[in-house]
Amino acid sequence: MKIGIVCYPTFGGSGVVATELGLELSKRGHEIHFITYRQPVRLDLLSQNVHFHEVNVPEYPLFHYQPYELALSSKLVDMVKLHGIEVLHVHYAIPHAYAAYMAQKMLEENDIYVPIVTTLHGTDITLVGSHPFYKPAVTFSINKSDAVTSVSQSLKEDTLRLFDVDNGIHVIPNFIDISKYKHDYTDCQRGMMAEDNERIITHISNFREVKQIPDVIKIFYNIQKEMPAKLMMVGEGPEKEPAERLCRKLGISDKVVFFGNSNEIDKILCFSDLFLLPSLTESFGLAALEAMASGVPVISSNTGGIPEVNVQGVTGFLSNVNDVEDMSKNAIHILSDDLRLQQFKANAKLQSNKFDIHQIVPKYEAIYKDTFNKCMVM
Ligand code: GMT
Repeated sequence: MKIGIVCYPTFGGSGVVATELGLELSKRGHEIHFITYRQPVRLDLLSQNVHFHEVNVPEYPLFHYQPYELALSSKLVDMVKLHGIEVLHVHYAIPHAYAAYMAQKMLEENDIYVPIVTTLHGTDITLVGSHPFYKPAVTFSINKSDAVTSVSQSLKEDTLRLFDVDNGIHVIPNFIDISKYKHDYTDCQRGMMAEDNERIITHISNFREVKQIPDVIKIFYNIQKEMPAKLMMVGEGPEKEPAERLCRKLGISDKVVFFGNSNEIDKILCFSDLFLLPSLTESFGLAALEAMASGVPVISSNTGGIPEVNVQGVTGFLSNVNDVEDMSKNAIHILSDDLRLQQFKANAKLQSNKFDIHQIVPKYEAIYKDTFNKCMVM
């Protein structure tokens, strides 16, 4: 099929999922058109089957806010006409589902019907979308989509609780390409980051308030009191600078490395012993799944969809949000015994196999086909 994918091109999980999905679909013979304001970060290679169309929003002094939705809808109309795109898959409801609906209506004027599949990712529902300023438009776009998917059962339940939804929601979990985590190198060059006797703890996120960055630092502070350890902080965002200040205040700056955004997540995870994700809310926790695929156990909060990924006492431990003491205790429990750590690592890797891309992508293909066929008979 010819599939248009709309997403945020940044380091966030929704953009990563959209990009990996598009690349896998292209390998399966589909023609993929990414339509967004910048080339997605994980999209390094364009090919015969993978195209990128940039949405330009010209600056005009009259506008206090530049009208991105308008530019996106217009671009979608043009690209559907030019390339014969048969289905539009929009990731993150705001404003993508809304812009796609406008494009669909404009195309109808030309007797073209392009079905819209909307994937809800998390904050578009739980944090941003349910705000009264956006709620009517988000509800409308969910209900007008030809098919709606959510990345976890928990997110589906949140959507039904927070919005007046009369559309069905299919749960399709996020995924990873397991083969990318099977590498030949046995030396992860951990020696560059830590001494042999030091445990390596890692956190990867967009450093927003929802990630509870101070809890990450406090958990690590408790760990390093019990054993030699280093903390790897990967990502960029508003909470990064306060986190650096907290490390200085706690006197642990020499044990914490701030990487910034990285395209070498697999290398960092390769030498990690434990992953921390104490988020306030998390629809799925793709970063935790990526850690598990690298054989890294997870200490997390028990919020949202995380329990669908991280298994209590098997792949790591889950605690109530902000229960730093419990998270620290669990982290120390895993890290303080070599054999136990190895067992948790093996369990984490095994659990990640359930989310292999080859099992999940056919579920999206089925939705595209089904939606396309239904729309064609209408
Ligand atoms: O909060 C983030 O990590 C970014 C955000 C996004 O939209 O990119 O992530 C959301 O979507 C990811 C992919 O589906 C999920 O794995 C994250 O759990 C979800 N974030 C939240 O719900 C806070």
